[in-house]
Amino acid sequence: MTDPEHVPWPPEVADRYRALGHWRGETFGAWLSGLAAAHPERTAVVGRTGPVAQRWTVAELDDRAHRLAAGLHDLGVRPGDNVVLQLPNVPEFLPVVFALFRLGARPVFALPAHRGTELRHVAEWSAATAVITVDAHARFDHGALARATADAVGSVREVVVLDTGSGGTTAGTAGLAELAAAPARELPARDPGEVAFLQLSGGSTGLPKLIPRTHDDYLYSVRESARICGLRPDSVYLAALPVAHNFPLSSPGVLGALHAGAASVLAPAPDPATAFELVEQERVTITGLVPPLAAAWIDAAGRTTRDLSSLEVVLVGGAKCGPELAARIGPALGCRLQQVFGMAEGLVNYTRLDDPDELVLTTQGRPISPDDEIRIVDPDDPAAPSDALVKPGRAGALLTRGPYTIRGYYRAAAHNATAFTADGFYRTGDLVRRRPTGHIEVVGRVKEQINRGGEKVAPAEVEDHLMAHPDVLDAAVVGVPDEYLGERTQAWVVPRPGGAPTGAVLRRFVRERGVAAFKVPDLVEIVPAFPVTGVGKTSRRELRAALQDRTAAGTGPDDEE
Ligand code: OOB
Repeated sequence: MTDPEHVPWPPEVADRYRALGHWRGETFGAWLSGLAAAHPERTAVVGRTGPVAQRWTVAELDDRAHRLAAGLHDLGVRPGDNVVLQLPNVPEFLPVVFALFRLGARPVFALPAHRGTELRHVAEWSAATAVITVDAHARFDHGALARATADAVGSVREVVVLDTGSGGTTAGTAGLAELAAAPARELPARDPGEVAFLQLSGGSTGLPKLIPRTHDDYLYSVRESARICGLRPDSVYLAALPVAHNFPLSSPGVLGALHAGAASVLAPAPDPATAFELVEQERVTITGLVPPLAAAWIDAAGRTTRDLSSLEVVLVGGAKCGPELAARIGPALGCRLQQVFGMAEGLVNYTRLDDPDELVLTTQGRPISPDDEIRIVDPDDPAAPSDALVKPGRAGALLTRGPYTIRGYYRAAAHNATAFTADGFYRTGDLVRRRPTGHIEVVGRVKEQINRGGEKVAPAEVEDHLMAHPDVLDAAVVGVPDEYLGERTQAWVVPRPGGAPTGAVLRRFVRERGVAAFKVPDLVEIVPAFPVTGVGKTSRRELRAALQDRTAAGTGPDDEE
């Protein structure tokens, strides 16, 4: 099924990726059936649905996915439909996504942290026909959020809720368990070149963009990730981070584990107490963490009575893991560190397990594929880039193109014109340097995005929320260095004449507008006016840069509230 909103690879490039064996013409549905036929009795997924412990084999997962596909079809979900999925780390995540893959309906992967603003946006943007969620998780009523999203977005016809007994809203929704009781039946095979799902971008210009990934391209990255991370049938992968994110999903993640015939354990939360118990119980061999979480695990490992000796590999990525932190991970957790620098748009880099320590500690790895094309260009004017290559070894803006990197965001023609070069390279917005070995070191960024410990914040989005407050005349949001998170967010706010907003009031205001908690500014500083440039006009970019300098120079406040 071709989709007019999807920018495909040029036909001759697609042919090349097929000829090279990167794209194998396999769909996720057929892939899972193949795994179930090859080793039906292996454990695929371990986790909890509310208080109920679950342990499903590959055959059981395959069967649940088949039945759920039939149940969702009976509910009216059709090929080509987009379905917003907001599930925490529950075992049902896997059968739900495979059911949608089989139907040719596309999960839109919201994170559990997302709230009304984000859910409405992605549901509207994707013209979603359904929302699938959990009743409640971490004391938040996701069922009510999904219902509110359906009420606000005309295209959403159905809300499906996984009842975990956690007390959230299930009234007016369809039950996931009931749908999974449908008898399995054959559905028409899907085209491996079509969009299988939509990931969300971290965003830099505003609300998240939708990232269309095909069966062919994603399965290639999954197979190679499993190999590069050394997954074996007896490996046990712990999904500590939210599993809908690209990192725990496929780097190598639960899909890489499935590919290798290994089990995945879904942690309901990533904190050391929860995770260490699971490591001990399930003899976890491999997991993936963002840097602040790695630091928290290191601290806790010094005090724990849990047996962590099964851990072999810990991947760290999502944000820069500096050499000091990197050097502590292996000794503290008794494992090999593997750095990963990836993006939902495609390109993923890993340090290799047999790389010398120096590269593992000081670089973010090299690309998965020999056919990942890397260009490092002059980071001159981001608004009018020359894309001139920098000298080898010099830092520059990273552009990339390859067999699993998208050629365009979904339904975003205007944005695509600047986010991609004319010849199809994605402008990652990352500032990098490359070693002669091909390893990449991330040294900064050119995009207007704050990386708050791996969680991505678009300054413009937060500024818009602040400016909705009646006492706010203007607002600018910047990232400031933070020892633990790498970066935290600071908002500078100019009040309206007569208005006297406080930081606490504005932070609550942003939260109550229904946004992910990680987007609420960590610090709010009220100032009478913003600096202006010589001509008296200030671009957002210049203003943010000036405020960032001011904070760095220590002329800004150290603390607030
Ligand atoms: C991962 O994916 P996203 O889409 O949430 O964020 C991508 C961005 C990159 O462009 C880069 O700015 C930053 O996150 N990033 C890193 C990094 N890994 C990601 N910056 C510095 N060092 C790293 N190691 O974050 C993601 C996707 C797949 C695997 C791992 C991470």
